[in-house]
Amino acid sequence: MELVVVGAAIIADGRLLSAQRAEPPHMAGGWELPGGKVDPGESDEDALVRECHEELAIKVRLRRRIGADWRLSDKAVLRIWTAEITEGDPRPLEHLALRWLAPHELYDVDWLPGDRPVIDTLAQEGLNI
Ligand code: 9L3
Ligand code: MG
Repeated sequence: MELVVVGAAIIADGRLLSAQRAEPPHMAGGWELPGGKVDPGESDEDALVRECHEELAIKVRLRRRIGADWRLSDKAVLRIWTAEITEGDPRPLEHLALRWLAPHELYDVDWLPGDRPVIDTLAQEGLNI
């Protein structure tokens, strides 16, 4: 069975929210688009809204899908939506740090390998919600 992981490209004021992973050890310190695993019986979209609330203490509205399935491993794919914040200011409840990146700063953080092609697409498209 394929594991589905969902991630949010949260954009505000033309900047993208990046989040630094705290775990597992081999990913700690790497930067990602926040999100996580879809639970059994849960829709991808519901999972992503839930993960943003759990990890960042914000409410988000999903806007559009970026690409199709981005492969993370032989067992897992990553699905990405752009998102706007409808409530709250992001706080790193499960991450080491958060950083808002302007278009010229998109490569200032060390993205996890699985997220890099997504960032390339966002960089090419521009940070449009
Ligand atoms: N992952 C990779 N890039 C991302 C996200 C949200 C997750 N943007 C990977 C890291 C973990 C797995 O997917 O190996 C599940 O993520 P989580 O539930 O630990 O956040
Ligand atoms: Mg997560």
